[in-house]
Amino acid sequence: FADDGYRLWLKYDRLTDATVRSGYARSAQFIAVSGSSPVLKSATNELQLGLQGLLGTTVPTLPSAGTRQGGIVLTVGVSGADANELNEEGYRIVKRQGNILVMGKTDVGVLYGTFALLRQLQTGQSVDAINLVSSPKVKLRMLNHWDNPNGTIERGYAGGSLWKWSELPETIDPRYKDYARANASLGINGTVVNNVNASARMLTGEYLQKVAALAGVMRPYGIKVYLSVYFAAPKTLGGLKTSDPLDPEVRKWWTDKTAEIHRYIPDFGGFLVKANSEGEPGPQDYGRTHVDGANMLAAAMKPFPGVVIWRAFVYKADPTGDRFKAAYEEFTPFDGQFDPKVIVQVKNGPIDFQPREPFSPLFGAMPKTPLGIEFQLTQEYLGFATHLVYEAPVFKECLESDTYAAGKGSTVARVIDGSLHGYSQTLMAGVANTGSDRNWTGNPLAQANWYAFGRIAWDHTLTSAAIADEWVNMTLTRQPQAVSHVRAMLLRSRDIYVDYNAPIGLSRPWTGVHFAPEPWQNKSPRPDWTAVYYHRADSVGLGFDRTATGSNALAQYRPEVRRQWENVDNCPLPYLLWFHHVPWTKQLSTGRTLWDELCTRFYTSADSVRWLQQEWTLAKPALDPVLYTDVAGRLATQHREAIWWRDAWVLYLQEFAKKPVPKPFKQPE
Ligand code: GCW
Repeated sequence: FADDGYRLWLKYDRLTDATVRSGYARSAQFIAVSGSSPVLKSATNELQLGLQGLLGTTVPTLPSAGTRQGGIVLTVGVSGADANELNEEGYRIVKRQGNILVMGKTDVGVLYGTFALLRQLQTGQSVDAINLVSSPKVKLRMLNHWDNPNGTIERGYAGGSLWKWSELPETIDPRYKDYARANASLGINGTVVNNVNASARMLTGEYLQKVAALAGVMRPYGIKVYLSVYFAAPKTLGGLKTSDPLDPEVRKWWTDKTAEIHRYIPDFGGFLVKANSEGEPGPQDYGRTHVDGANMLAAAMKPFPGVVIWRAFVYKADPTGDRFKAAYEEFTPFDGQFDPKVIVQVKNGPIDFQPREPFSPLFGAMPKTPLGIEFQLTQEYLGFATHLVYEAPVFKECLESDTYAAGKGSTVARVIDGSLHGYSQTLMAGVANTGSDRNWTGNPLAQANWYAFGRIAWDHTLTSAAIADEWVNMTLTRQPQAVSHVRAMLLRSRDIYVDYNAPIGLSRPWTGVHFAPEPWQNKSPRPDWTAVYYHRADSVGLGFDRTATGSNALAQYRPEVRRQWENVDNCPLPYLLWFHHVPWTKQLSTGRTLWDELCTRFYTSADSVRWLQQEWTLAKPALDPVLYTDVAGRLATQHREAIWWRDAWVLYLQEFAKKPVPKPFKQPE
């Protein structure tokens, strides 16, 4: 059978170098594991599976190492210096008394350590003097699935939902376990199984049984299951007259429902809520606030360890307003009023998941409210499963942004990991890009985005390049030249995409399904769902003035941040049109006028897709032929579509700029 990408980065193909293999084999003669919890069993099974594949030998398991040496010992419980270095989910791997010890305070720490050890072997690192210590920096590391009960996925580009609701709970697709393994290998410890545009149906007994069956598969991998909830469920499901969060009957309904959920799923993770956003019901329907809504659910959750994750993705259909400012305006007044069980989940960008946005001004602006971050792995605005966009740089760019909330060095990462404001609840969420396609993500290279998200949620200090290297080595090839070609492709892919799609801080040139260029789009049921609302092209210039002469959204940032962006003469180009309406003839720092700079970006980036194709061809000899061909096809499509994007933008903007396309580029026809 062709290697179709199903095994992700957990391929465990036989290591080709016999010396390396025998070296590893000497250190992996047995697996000693004391204890038999389901999580430890997952760790042992994975290690056996991995070693069987990598080394080609069946490694026996023993209840204890005794006096034996040359094996791998999985140990729950650490003491002394080892203990100080680890948090509850951390691990330490060390060579001690002739064995490789994988230690954790908890069995899940050992599971993560086991995957880390396998990663060392998969990427060809020496284990002779292995000494690794790692603890996750963020507590809740989760995927958000926008999967609907009817099997479709909102903004999903890799087939239908993984969850076969009609077969559950009796039939358990073996794939659920592989999903859990893949997530656990990255340290992901939560999954929200249904869409934030939630169906109340998920809360019926019928569906809770199905969700409980999924939870049963996830549990041995340290993964908790969460549900998105429909705020009006007391009315639609419970038959009440209202869903007002201050109504005693409504409160009782949620209390009873939450208790019922726990009868099915005792370790239920919690609720995720999209309320009063894009037409979803919420507390404001009853004159109540986000705090009233979130705290009501938190009260229902009180007897249980679960959390309430309340999304801050809100904006109003206001043609004269600035959507950029909405979440900050609606949420900052509530800082300090949320129940301690509540985490407010904020998208990385103030508008949405655009190809490049400045960080949301909410980060750093709510010191008394745990803020989680939401990234989007599924490429809603990044060319679906066709265009290559490696997203680690998207996540890193946001996390490394300095909010200056408590002076220099107050990065978004430090807001999210709790170290800046002392949040005890911390959360990083990624909107999943998985689906029923055999290779999980449609474009096999998009697996790297799932991988990168999980690794960064665990440790946001890892670099995009290091993560790319790991993923390529584990998933595609270990041939050094091929690795460097693919790494180069991944690392440049996002900038290439941005430059033909939304260069220099342009945003949202699409409507509808968010794929085709429609910068001319000015008709929609909502003024803020047109393209012209965002880019503001006119005869003078282009871009959204968010300085004091415009919407003044910049005032939502600290002065240090504001100063970086508020002056049109030195605002960094990636953010220029986010904050300024710039004349077509304005000279930029590159020496070109705005118009010429835009054209240069559109043309060179469309050309750069050719470069991506060439790099891929250079890696070909070291790649699986089926996977090679699949990606080559997608890159060819990307090239055609990059030209389509370029031409659409250039022809549209030219109507305003009234300038020729500069040499040496050719005018589109
Ligand atoms: O970007 C928008 C998407 C919607 C999505 C919404 C959200 C789930 O187009 O499909 O709804 O964001 O994040 O709530």
